[in-house]
Amino acid sequence: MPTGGPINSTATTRQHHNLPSELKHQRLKAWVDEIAALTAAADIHWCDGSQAEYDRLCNQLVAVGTMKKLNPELRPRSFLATSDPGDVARVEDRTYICSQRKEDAGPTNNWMAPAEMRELLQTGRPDGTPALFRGAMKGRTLYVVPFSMGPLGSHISHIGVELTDSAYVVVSMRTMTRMGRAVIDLLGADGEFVPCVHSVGAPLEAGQKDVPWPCNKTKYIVHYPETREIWSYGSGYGGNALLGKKCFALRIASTMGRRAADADGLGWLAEHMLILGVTNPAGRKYHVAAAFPSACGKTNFSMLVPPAGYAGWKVTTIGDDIAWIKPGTDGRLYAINPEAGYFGVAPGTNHKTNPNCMDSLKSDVVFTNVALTDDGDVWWEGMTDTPPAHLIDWQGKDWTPEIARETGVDGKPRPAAHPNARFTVAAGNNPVLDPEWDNAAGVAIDAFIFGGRRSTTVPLVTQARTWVEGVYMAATMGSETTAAAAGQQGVVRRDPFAMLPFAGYNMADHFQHWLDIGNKLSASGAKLPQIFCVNWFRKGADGKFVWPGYGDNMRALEWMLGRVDGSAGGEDNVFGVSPRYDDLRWDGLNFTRQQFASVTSIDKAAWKQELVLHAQLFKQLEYHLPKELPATMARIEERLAG
Ligand code: SAT
Ligand code: MN
Repeated sequence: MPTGGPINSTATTRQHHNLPSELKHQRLKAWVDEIAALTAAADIHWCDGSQAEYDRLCNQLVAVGTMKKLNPELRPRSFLATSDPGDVARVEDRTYICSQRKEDAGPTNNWMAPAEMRELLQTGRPDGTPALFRGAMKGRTLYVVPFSMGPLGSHISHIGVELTDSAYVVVSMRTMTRMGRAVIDLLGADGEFVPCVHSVGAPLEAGQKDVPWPCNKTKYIVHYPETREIWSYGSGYGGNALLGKKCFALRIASTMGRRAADADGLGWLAEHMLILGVTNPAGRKYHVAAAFPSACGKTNFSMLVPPAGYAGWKVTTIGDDIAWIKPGTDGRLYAINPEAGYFGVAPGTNHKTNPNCMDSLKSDVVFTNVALTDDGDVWWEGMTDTPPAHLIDWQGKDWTPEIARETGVDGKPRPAAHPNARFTVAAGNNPVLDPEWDNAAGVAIDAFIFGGRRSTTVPLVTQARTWVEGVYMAATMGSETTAAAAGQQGVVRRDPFAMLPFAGYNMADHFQHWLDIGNKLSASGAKLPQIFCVNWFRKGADGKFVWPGYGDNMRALEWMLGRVDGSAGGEDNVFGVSPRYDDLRWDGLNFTRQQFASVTSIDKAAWKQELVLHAQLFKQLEYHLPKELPATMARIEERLAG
């Protein structure tokens, strides 16, 4: 981990607090000292992950105004954090993959040469511009956050250590990962870890008063895939700052999984997927991993409550956002959830859309950027049909339905909660947590689902006829953008594998990696998972969603499991196999054949247009694009013409 350049160490005056007395890992200690010196942190706190430490940091965050304690009668041991209005979502245009070669980051990632980025962040420019991290933690505590992604000691898990100057990040990491002293013990004297350096980029001069949500207008979210390092500057929010999540568990892990193929011929996969268990009335349990872009309902799907008419069916959550998937010795693909909590979108969540999530949020939650009620609880758009008469909105301003109307934009009332407002809660709070969620061996996957948010064109559910056809579906997936990322919302963009902002290497190489795994496993005689593509979001002429979604997605899920077993019927379309009306079960739902047709129809003209967009993507990813993909496209074109 070169940081380069001379470092003026003030280590003599800098205290290590709570340093593990049994710390054997000299490399870790030296690195912590090096970063503390670079950033001029005031002192160092080694996190042990205890409840007492969590409570102390939460109290401290309340004292400085980052968080408010919610009414303990209504929401025990819970807090509301409100961020700077300029720091509310992932910043994709500030996110970099700094591989040695530009082609290894690929055209869908921002790239800068590692040496140039290190000058910018760590060593300073030849023209004298100082490095962003130099002195960045002045006046602040540097927290050492050791964490395991995945069950401690699992052969699928990996360890990281995040150095951060944000106490909010520390308490969030304790919920989102297995964090604390046990990880230091596991590292021993020389264990491998991914070094993650994070600063909000808001040094404090002596006597300077802190702000509730320190951050910096300049932001850099940086990954060095070859040396497996993460450096994040300027933001304290979500995936920008909780570095175990998107930065490690997706961007760095995806490169690790692919590199591993050089060693064992197969490698593994780090995917933006929920993992769920589904048990049918006969007691047969299936495991499904499903990829959707951010804020497209992964948490809801992973906690689905089967609708009326599905007595005896049960859905249980293994993970809601990320899956690490490895081939087992039996040739099946085993998945773990590397996380230990949920950082989910609050708006739209309610007792109808996701009752299990609402139950998960009863206590021990940190909410961020939702609204505060007069009795000290939280509210967000969609939580109840009628909003409370008065709220304090996420920016600390008075909010009433009337004020909202008066201050709204484009005829839409001003929301009380930010559209990307989040909850952070431990998996253990989830009433439908799968008993296998913590199983170090993972669960064997029966089906992969890929889904985007598309108001037109893409039908409700389609099964790929082959692995290649499935990889094609995943690779060409499109989705309308959401508030999870800064930028324009509601525009269709290609989001291959729902990994567009999360692939740590060339997307075309990611396609190849999937094809290679499929080829090698099937050559060994293994039965591969079935691959499906879904779209819950088709809209009618009235602009409203036609498919009821949420619990009723069970109907599509049952059909998919039926296809896994070979028991469900369907018919071929231009790009796969889809159910006919009578192939789905409609007990307990009034959904007409006309409505069904409007969510499943394949409009040839729209598909011709869609294929133009696929071709554009393939052109963009031309370097290393597997030839199977344009070949699959050509077959779809033929069928469309026929
Ligand atoms: O902010 S996060 O990246 O963690 C959430 C998301 O975009 O899925
Ligand atoms: Mn996500």
